[in-house]
Amino acid sequence: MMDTLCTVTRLAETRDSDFAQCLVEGLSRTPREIPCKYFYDAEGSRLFDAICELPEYYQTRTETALLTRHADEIAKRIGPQAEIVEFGAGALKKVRLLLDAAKPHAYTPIDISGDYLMDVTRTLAADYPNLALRPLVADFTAALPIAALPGVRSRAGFFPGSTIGNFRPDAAAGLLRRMRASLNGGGLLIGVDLIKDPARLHAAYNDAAGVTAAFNKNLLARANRELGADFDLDAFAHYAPYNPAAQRVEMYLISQARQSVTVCGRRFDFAAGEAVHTEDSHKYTPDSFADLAARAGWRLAQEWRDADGLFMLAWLEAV
Ligand code: AVI
Repeated sequence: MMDTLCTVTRLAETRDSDFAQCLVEGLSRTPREIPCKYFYDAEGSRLFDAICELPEYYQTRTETALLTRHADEIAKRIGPQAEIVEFGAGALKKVRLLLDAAKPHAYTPIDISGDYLMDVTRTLAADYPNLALRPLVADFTAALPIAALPGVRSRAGFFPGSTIGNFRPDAAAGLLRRMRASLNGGGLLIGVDLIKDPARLHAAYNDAAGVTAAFNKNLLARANRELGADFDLDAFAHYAPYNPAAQRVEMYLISQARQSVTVCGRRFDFAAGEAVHTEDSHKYTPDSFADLAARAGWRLAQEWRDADGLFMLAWLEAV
């Protein structure tokens, strides 16, 4: 089935050396930082899946409920004979709701983890035998030339999970601009986490079971596993406050003592209380998100929110 319906394109794949270089560079900076894209090795992806099941992490179940409840309206926006292009596709779970409702001609999942993408695409192909599948192994943040496919009338981008929040506003606008170019005049369905009671946000990133703390510390565990670093995981604490002025949750690892760590043969000295910045998760109002989208040449044409106003699914159209 994969042979006839599926063409694989490989534009980029993750290399171990990227993590080593970014880690050494990030730890050498003041303040220190590690890019959040390195959370997602196999263990980090497992921990993130566990986060999505947590009672405190409302984002995943709220977005899934919105996709389920409004599938028919969303399908109308997508239109007939469409190609759905998913940016950072992961496990290909949520898209099934769109495939069932919109019955597109083609689906192009984009992900940087080539082996994983091929595994999950194979499973999807078995369940959707009439769908033209075009997995694209690439960094979805890059400018992506996606070749036109015969039989496709329009493109619909899909970027769920509020991943847009993990980009600073200027970078987010740049990313939305590149997506607009890749989609070639089509629409974009995007999940956006909304500004809300800071206590609710705080709980979502500081869960009682400590899964988010383990997810954060996995960056250090990954450095130990892959690069032979000697981080003592107990000597760093997870810290994730909501910064209301910047409208984002900020995630850090805080050194609990004065200590030295060796990474790739380089020694890094940490003062007690020193922070390593690991993630930002920006939150929006419908208006502030519409402003961001407008900077990238998009118009917020329709949006769906849950009754508590926690999360928004937005349909953007190219202007
Ligand atoms: C993937 N991203 C949208 C998640 C978020 O909420 O910013 C990552 C995450 N970090 C901690 N918990 C979840």
